[in-house]
Amino acid sequence: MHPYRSAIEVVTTKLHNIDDELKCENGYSPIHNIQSRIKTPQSIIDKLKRKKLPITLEGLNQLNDIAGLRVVCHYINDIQYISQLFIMNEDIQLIKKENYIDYPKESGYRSLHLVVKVPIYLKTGVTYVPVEIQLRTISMDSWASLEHVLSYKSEQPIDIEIRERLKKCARKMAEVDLEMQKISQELKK
Ligand code: 0O2
Repeated sequence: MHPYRSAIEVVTTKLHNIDDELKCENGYSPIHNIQSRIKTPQSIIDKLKRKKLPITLEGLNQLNDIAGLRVVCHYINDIQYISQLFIMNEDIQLIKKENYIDYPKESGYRSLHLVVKVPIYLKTGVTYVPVEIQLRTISMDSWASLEHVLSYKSEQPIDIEIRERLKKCARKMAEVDLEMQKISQELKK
């Protein structure tokens, strides 16, 4: 797992550098917090089964989110801004970008997902390790964290009425995000 740990360190450092630079230039730091995790063996096996992939090294190499980071930003606009600055790093290879903010998932889930490959220098040479980065606002993160336990990872089937209520919460939180962003822009003026 150590190449995945190294990949997380590389990405975390790059994101902190962007945040620090912006703080020095504008006195404003768009990143609220960064969380990272390596998928547990059980969760890797569950995902391989769900995706009907073999439980082998070959299957493992097809998963892009063994190393994962969550970047929680203050406002919606910060998300695109941070992601653009991050992708501009020449040594980063962008593999996939999924915009679940403009196009939320059926559940109501909102976030911007990037799958990137970062170079890790090993004894034997350089290897590119995939990392999934989920960028979201504080509201999107609160919703996703609660819904993750209540519904997304629930072993019981969740009935439609509850799913609709969760979706409604996601829409309300998206409205709050827009209003908070507007307030912040008006105060800056
Ligand atoms: P966990 O436990 O959070 O790690 P991919 O991962 O890209 O190969 P997939 O399934 O198409 O395959 O990825 P997707 O849906 O773009 O993103 C998967 C991750 O996004 C999930 O990881 C969750 O972290 C998050 N996610 C996606 N949909 C939802 C949702 O409806 N609710 C919540 N709370 N989170 C969601 P894992 O590995 O499925 O789970």
